[in-house]
Amino acid sequence: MANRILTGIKPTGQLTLGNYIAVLKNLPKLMNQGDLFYFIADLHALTLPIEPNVLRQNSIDLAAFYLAAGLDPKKATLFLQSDVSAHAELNAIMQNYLYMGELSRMTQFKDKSAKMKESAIGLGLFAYPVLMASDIILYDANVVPVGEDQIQHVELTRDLVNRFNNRYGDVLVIPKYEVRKVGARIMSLSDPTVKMSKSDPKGDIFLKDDLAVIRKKIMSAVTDSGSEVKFDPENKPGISNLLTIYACLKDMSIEDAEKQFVNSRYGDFKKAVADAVVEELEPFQNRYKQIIETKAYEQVLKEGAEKASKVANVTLKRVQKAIGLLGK
Ligand code: ATP
Ligand code: LTN
Repeated sequence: MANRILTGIKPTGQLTLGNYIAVLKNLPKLMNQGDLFYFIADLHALTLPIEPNVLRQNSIDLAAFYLAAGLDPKKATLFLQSDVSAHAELNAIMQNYLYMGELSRMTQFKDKSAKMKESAIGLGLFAYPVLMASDIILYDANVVPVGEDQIQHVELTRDLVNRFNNRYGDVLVIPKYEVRKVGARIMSLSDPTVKMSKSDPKGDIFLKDDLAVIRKKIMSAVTDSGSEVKFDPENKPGISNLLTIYACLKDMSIEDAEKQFVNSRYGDFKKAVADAVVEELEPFQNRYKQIIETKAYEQVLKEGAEKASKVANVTLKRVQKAIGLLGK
């Protein structure tokens, strides 16, 4: 069977270089390795408070970013999660097969809820992995490309699928996460011990940043004591993060990136990293602007929703039948 590749990004804020490296950079390569379903996880974006206008604008931006990254709508399906009602329907079923104990052990839930008053934590934040598992299951996805922080959710989806199949027979496809060997976790430029994250922007490079601002951010990134450009995440987290960014964008190994800078000073090295980021993002930003101007995403999302619904509804029916729901 050809690979079914599925992933989503939440339209919660401005996309960062971490999102780009995790999902967008590899998109053209993956498009030739299977059947791609890429979506905008707008229902997931509601798990923390968000203004309607911001959600709308972020969703449009994200659609344009996927297209600017090279998503070809003739070969891949791009859609909004909320346009395919099967997500909510399967969610209502699958919430009965994941348990409170396992949901409360999810790192993302613990991290995000730790910053909130208990009375303000929505059920959707707690039940986040149920909807995410439903997203994956609906498309019979066997490959799920994500950054490191999402591995736990894909693992939980595997547990759910195994649990379900043990009970009802071989109904669901078992998914596998795929993370980059290099760049699974891009760190903040101002504090390289924390993840670059769009909802907690601290030392982030945003994909829409002005190129001069990007240069400035990289030139003022936190570095470490010493003067050698060496990959050593424990003792040199700042330099290691910049080396990782460089290696990802240049499609090379960390070792090869290191070799290029054996005799370089921090300043020259940072300039080379800034050049690499600008070289990558300049054409990307130009494509993005053009897509926003022509609103090319509108038709793509419309057709994507139809294509995605067809596939998702088949799986939904299969599940309904397996568990004993009557129906058409
Ligand atoms: P939020 O801050 O709202 O939780 P996020 O920036 O973590 O958002 P998501 O929408 O949750 O972004 O993630 C989209 C994809 O990008 C996921 O596969 C996630 O693992 C990946 N990702 C996010 N941040 C990074 C990062 N710093 N390094 C590598 N991958 C990342
Ligand atoms: N939880 C993911 C976004 C997401 C996703 C998915 C990723 C929602 N559904 C299904 C892969 C597959 C995140 O926070 N990045």
